[in-house]
Amino acid sequence: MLNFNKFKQATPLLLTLIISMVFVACYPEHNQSTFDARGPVAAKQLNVFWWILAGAAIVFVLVEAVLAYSIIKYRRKDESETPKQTHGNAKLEFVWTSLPALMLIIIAIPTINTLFYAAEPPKHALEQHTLQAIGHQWWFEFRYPSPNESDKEIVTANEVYIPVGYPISIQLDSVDVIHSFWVPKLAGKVDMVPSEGNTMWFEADKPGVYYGQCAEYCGDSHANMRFRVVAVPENEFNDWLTYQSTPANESSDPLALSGKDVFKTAGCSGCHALKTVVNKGSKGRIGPNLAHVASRRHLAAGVLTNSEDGGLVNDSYLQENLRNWIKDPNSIKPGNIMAAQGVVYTNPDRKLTEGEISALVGYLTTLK
Ligand code: HEC
Ligand SMILES: [Cu+2]
Repeated sequence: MLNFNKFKQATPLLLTLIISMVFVACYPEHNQSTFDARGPVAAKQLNVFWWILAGAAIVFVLVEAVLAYSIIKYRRKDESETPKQTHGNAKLEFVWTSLPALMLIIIAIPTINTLFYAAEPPKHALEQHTLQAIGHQWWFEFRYPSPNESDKEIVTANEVYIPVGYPISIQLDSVDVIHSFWVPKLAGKVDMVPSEGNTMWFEADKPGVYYGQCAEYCGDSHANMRFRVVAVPENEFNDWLTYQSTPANESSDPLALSGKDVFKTAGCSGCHALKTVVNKGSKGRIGPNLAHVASRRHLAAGVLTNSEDGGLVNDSYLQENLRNWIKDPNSIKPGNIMAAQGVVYTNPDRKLTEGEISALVGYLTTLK
């Protein structure tokens, strides 16, 4: 049986926990707060939230007021008294059926309006900026149409740039299970369903790094499936796209050269492509494209940070993260496919030596 006294003792603790949770969740500066809309889609969706909250607040106050009034007014004033019994009241029933119905109709107007607004990318977005986002367990692949060749695409992973002030049309897909694409400050979540082809769009009002997250449970490392959207002025975006389409750097540094060999012999190249320009619609590899991995602010889908305060990459952080990742990917992202299927992790005889790991780190660091 529930021990009421124990429950009462725990009340202050429970209240403190609940209140602090509410404050943490609603703190607008938080990287993944929906209360800090930084683009038109998120702003419109936030607006719907406020409308519904206001409606719910009015209902709450009205219902509680009537309830309190009835409790006091119609209470049993005397032990011997039986309060007046009432059965049915057509007028009252009509009011409490039609009033909520009316409120739902009012709330439906901004809701449906916003649904269509968020689902349909503006026409010029479709013509100018179309991004493909493909969910993989547990990372995000991104593709932009090549600006130079209409039948080619530029591939990258986990960090994607967009031009500030332009609507970006996004085509969502998945190669395995259902994921969900969510950048709280830019737009609400939309599912990435294998072969379903959902679309959405967003636009960033200001430059900045926006945090994204998979929002549909997709297996062991779902919570570690993140990405970043970097919004920059248009000219910087174009530079980035051109840069991403260039082949991986060929360093002549001896450590990098030996790392390049290990990359092949250890089976890394079986899962990771270094080619940045591919045929439209071609199938990606099992792992993220690594051609410019050293230019990304994070490693392993937003889990390890290679920079200070979200700035550009700091090589010593990057090297440390690469080393930890290559040494034991499973300790960083439980269950990830690299550790589960890579031969150097599954076969103890093929385990990477310290020398091989250093060579790989040296090589990957040159892939700016
Ligand atoms: C069986 C396929 C497979 C093999 C083999 C493999 N990887 Fe991976 N690798 C992956 C997958 C999948 C991920 C994404 C993991 C995640 O974030 O869940 C990944 C992630 C990475 C990342 C992080 C990339 C990013 O965008 O943050 C690096 C770096 C990397 N692998 C290097 C290597 C190296 C070096 C080797 C060879 C020792 C290797 N991988 C072998 C599948 C593989
Ligand atoms: Cu997920």
